[in-house]
Amino acid sequence: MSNRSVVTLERHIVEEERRCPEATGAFSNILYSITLAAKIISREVNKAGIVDILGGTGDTNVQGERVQKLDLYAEDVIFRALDHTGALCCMVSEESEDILPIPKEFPKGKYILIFDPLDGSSNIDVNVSIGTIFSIQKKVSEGEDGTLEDCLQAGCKQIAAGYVLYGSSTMLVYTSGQGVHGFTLDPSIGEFLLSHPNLVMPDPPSRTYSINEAYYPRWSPGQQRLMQRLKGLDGKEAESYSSRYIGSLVADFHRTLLKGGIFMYPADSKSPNGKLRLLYEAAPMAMISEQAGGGASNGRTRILELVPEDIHQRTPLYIGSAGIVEMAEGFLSEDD
Ligand code: AHM
Ligand code: MG
Repeated sequence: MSNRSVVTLERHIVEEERRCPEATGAFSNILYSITLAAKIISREVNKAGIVDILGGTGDTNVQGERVQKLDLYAEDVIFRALDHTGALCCMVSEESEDILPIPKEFPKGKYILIFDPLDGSSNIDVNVSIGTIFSIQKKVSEGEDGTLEDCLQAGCKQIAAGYVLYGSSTMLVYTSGQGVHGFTLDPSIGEFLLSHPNLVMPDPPSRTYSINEAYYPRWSPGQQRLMQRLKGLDGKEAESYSSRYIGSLVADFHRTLLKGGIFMYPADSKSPNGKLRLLYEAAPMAMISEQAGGGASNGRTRILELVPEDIHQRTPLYIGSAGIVEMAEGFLSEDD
């Protein structure tokens, strides 16, 4: 008999819960339900080219960007997979302007689910990887209903964070503060199986940077000098980096997690806070990065220390191998 045991995501969650004697099961319940939503979204994403679900709805989201049908579908799937669990007091989604309350008919719990239902959705039309990002916070306000105070907590208070990558295979990567673990969906049995236990960002890292360089003219002098360093244009050609940019945060971050390097979405003269959202994108990825031994910064401050003032707040993001993130901070401090 083979001595290799197959570890499903479900088994992994149960085993993690056992290590935590005060656990009530509510938290595991949330993770199972996210898994179910991920499988349903994965199925639809895989069908995107063959069913009439592609294309815009004609609506724009609260950030004024074009919303595609699959975004709304994914938001709905996640909301319905979790609204009745009794584990949540509210949810917040990148696609909805306000807090999403739990319907009256269902019991409420002590956690908040924060999610970006389908990040990078402009890539759907061209069959490029996209993803779902999620994070869980614990309720701090009085009363049954989730409030803004519950949603606007610093990233370091997150109980768990993760993402689902709809790529050449579907993967779910998550941390609940005990390392980072990756699971690959086996579509033949419909289960996420542990494929990447205890992920650690490689050190020494690969010398790869990931950024949308078309915005170079809009960057600060410090950011421009950082790019010259990464390209070896500062006289140190032997220390130059290679470049990879997909334009889909989950995919770009996943590569960075596995291979090392840095992903950057800086502030620029047109977008003084960058493009990415603190709550739905930067903070969950920052928790994963730090749990894997990497770093995450807005260029000056650790992402996990930033306290959001608005649920849709944006932030510049520098994330990846700790040493390179630190180097980026050094260049940006020249702007002060
Ligand atoms: P979205 O939340 O509207 O999908 O936008 C976020 C995406 C990220 O996945 C990606 O890192 C970034 O936008 C790419 O932006 P740009 O096209 O400016 O390079
Ligand atoms: Mg997004």
